Amino acid sequence: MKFDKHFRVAATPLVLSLFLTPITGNPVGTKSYYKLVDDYSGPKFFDKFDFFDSDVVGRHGVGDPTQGWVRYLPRQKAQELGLATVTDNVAKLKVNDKDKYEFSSSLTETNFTFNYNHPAAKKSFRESVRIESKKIYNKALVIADFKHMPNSQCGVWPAFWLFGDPWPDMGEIDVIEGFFNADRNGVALHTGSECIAEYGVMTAKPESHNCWWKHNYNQGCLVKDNRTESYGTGFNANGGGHYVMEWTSDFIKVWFFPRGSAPADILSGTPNPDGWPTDPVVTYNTNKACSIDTLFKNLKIVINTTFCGAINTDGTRWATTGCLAETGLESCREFVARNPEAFKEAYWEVKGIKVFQRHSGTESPAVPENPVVSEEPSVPEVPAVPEKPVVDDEPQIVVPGELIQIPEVGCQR
Ligand SMILES: *[C@@H]1O[C@H](CO)[C@@H](O)[C@H](O)[C@H]1NC(C)=O
Ligand SMILES: *[C@@H]1O[C@H](CO)[C@@H](O)[C@H](O)[C@H]1NC(C)=O
Ligand SMILES: *[C@H]1O[C@H](CO)[C@@H](O)[C@H](O)[C@H]1NC(C)=O
Repeated sequence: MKFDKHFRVAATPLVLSLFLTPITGNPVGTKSYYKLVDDYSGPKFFDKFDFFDSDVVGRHGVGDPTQGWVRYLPRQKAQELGLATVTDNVAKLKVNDKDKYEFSSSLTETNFTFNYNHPAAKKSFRESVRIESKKIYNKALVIADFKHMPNSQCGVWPAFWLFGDPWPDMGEIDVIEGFFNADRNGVALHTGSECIAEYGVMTAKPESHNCWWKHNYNQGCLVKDNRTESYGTGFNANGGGHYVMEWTSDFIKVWFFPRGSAPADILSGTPNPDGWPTDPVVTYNTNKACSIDTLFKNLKIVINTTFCGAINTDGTRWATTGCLAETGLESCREFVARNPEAFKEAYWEVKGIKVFQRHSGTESPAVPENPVVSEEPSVPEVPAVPEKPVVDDEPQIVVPGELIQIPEVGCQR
């Protein structure tokens, strides 16, 4: 099966009433607060994650479940190559930006779908890392502080997301995602069965409403942030920021606070989203036909950077995003294989990811186990957002899994 067409989502006109749904925080009359349960930060950052290893034909049966032109390295190899490091309490996840790989136009990702150890595959795929939290969660407030993420650039497809095994039955929440030269973030849900998103109070624009992976080639229910600081090059120029995902039985919400704008209680480690003055980027409310408790379970936290892949199987997006013109190359794979220096900025820098869960009772002076590293002054590393010509804002963005080929055997992520 191939997904070679260029799919476009007919954006359904927004129904105003979608925005009138009241949102509730704590269950009425119940006192509770968010207590820190896991802190992914500091020198031991990587100990709490599994490294997805493309050479191990494991539960996915493939080296990259999204068919990227990538080889995910196990921890030891990744560390030997300097692709997974911690410096001054900042964890860095890089891609190989030194080596040239072989490229043959007769080879595509699908040639290796079930044979990652093929000698040609060994020489062809750019190395990267994909980490998955060892712990799984059911309902949580996840606050991730990123200093840097892969730039908006041709060939790269990064994501910060959560999913449960088996996919898609346990659901998927994409918190940060974009591909190639995207300049805004896309947030999406993917569900194992029918689910029409009931959007609540939010600042982003919905691009699609059906979260069911079988609908529209797994596009998911997708919204797009309207700020260039939310993704890639613009995000990095502003020094990154905090991404927050709150998951309760009633809703899933995502906020993005560009560097310098996070609420004080995030910085002090005692977050109370109900008190934040800022509307979330998106609110997905639970409803009878789309029950959050039924559709999302046992999620782990994932960060990965892949190349080309399922978003671009036939090369259409390579052309429509301007990458063909920019690189002068017909093929995303060729560009990725042959140009290590292009990927110097394709890295994540994570200051920390904190996971909180609701505890009943009155808030205690929640002292986190590890002292909270205080917020840096908001001095961007890069002086300014580069003035790049505004690329046509494509109505469709890709979400993890969009256009994913799911063979009958049940390839999961
Ligand atoms: C790769 O797959 C394509 C399409 O299935 C096929 O035409 C081609 O011969 C394969 N290349 C190799 C080297 O196996
Ligand atoms: C983004 O959308 C929000 C909500 O509609 C609006 O208040 C804000 O001005 C928009 N920002 C940009 C940069 O367009
Ligand atoms: C990570 O990246 C892509 C893009 O976000 C996502 O769809 C996906 O499932 C992950 N892919 C792999 C294989 O790591």
